Amino acid sequence: MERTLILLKPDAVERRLCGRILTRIEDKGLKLVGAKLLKVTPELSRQHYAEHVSKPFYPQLEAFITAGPVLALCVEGPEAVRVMRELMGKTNGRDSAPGTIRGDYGLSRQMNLIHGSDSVESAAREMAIYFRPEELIDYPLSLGSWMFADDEVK
Ligand code: D4T
Repeated sequence: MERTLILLKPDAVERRLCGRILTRIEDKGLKLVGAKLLKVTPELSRQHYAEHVSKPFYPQLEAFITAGPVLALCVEGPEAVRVMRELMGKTNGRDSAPGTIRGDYGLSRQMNLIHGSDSVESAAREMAIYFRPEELIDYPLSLGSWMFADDEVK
């Protein structure tokens, strides 16, 4: 079972798309184990986007991600990292397939609505940036046994 860090970015909050995006995540069968509305500070942005800080597009990326609140989520499920990346679609909304979140709701590379960790290692690093361990809730879903068979989860 995996957990991944999701951010519904300031454009998703401003455009009031959080409900629709959350519905897609829940409909897929992923379980919400953490949720928090917060404003990303420049320091937090540098931590989160450490691999991009020296890139030419970083100043604009920081201005965007700090411009309004984000909804940070932690979701759990089998192969949650890969499953979420596929639900999200490609980085640029113009290249994302219809049916994906970015493909259905956006046209931009920067204002691409949602972030999802790109590996299990990144997920662990990013979850620790946004959530304290006690803010991630372990609980059983009563219909959990109807979502996938026990032997499908590593
Ligand atoms: P995130 O990290 O936000 O989930 O996006 P991706 O994983 O899909 O894409 P990324 O790491 O390559 O880029 C991070 C973030 O920077 C924005 N960006 C990217 C940008 O504004 N200009 C650019 O030229 C690139 C490459 C979009 C997502």
